[in-house]
Amino acid sequence: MDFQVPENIQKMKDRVKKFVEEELEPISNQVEKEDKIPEEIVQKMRDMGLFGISIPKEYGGLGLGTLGECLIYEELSKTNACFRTRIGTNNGIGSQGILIDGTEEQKRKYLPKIASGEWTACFALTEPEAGSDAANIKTRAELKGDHFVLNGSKIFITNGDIADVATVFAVTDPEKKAKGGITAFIVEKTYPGFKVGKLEKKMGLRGSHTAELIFDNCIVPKENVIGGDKMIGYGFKTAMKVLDKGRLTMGACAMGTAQKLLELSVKFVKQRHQFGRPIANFQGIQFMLAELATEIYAARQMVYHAAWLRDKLGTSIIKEASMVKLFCTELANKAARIALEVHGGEGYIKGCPVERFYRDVRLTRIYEGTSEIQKLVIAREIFKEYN
Ligand code: COS
Repeated sequence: MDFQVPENIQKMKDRVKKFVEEELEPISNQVEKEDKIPEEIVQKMRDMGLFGISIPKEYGGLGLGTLGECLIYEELSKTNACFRTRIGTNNGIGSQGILIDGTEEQKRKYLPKIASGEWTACFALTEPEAGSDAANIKTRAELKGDHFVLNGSKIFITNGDIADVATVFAVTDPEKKAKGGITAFIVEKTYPGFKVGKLEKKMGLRGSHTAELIFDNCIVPKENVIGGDKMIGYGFKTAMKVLDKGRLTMGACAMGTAQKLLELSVKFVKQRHQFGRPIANFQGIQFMLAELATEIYAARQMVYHAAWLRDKLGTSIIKEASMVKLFCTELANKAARIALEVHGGEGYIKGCPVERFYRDVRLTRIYEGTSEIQKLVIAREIFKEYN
């Protein structure tokens, strides 16, 4: 076993740590208030190559692999979650369908624009009646000559309002559904019939927008089926493969946030005095933080190991990705609860990072598959494994 982080990844991680501390954290509350990331910060992210961390170099990315992406997300998640989310869809769910199952032509056409951040990409799967039951999508795609016509709508699409290109899942055979009847399409925002619907007002994650996408007789060229003709009907598998990676990297984000919450808590309890001494002197406080630090240590090993496995084995980390997401996102929520507990009244006041993290981490247990969905996937995998 080699626990050494490759030098190129470590360098980038250190650079991102500095960027977070010097440029992102100082504007965290401003972004929260304005619900918008300043354009100059987005440009700096582009200049650093943050929109294509694990996209291979041949397609314009940094080529740092899943491990690189996880380590960078770990740092980037120690500040307002919207910054990571801004680059998240390009690195993850918005590009991975093309990268994993796309044709060479599709990769060459779209990935460089996505990796450079020139274009924003998003992933459109969820619908009003298809959240956890993703196979129940109703958006329809019908072949008419040399193009498909898409009709339907998607909800809760991260970066949907600013996306230039979307990976859209639609039903091409209603009889077969997930088993040969769902197809993945690359849809550009300029295609006729593509519209952005309403923007959601959320509990947290301000600075990152969540939109409805509407397809009203939307014309999509036949060559934009991800993977080409042979992949018509196999889009559900593409979606699942994309989500496997998404779940792993989401775990990395949650783990980074948990670490930040631990650090904030330790600093706070050392300087906060009650009953004539720092509250850090009380065992009740010490035990909570010691337990949290131990679980973060375990979480970090899981993330790094699963990332290493994916880089080495390709995409077959279904079970591990769900385990990482389940463990790390539950842990981040526990960390937020403990941080709020030790900060007392101060942690409940707007402007305190703990208050923001408390709301933002709740989403990590929902998107890219709820904790219950992760348990279902893990159970299915272990039942297959141990006959
Ligand atoms: N990789 C590759 N193929 C996969 C796969 C994976 N990780 N998971 C499932 N598949 C394949 C199955 O093997 C099956 O193919 P075959 O018919 O050839 O056997 C097909 O996809 C259908 O799978 P399954 O029968 O398991 O589908 P279900 O309807 O039972 O759904 C769950 C599976 C619940 C796991 C899926 O709907 C899911 O992940 N839901 C949550 C969606 C989600 O995370 N949404 C977040 C919003 S998007 S950010």
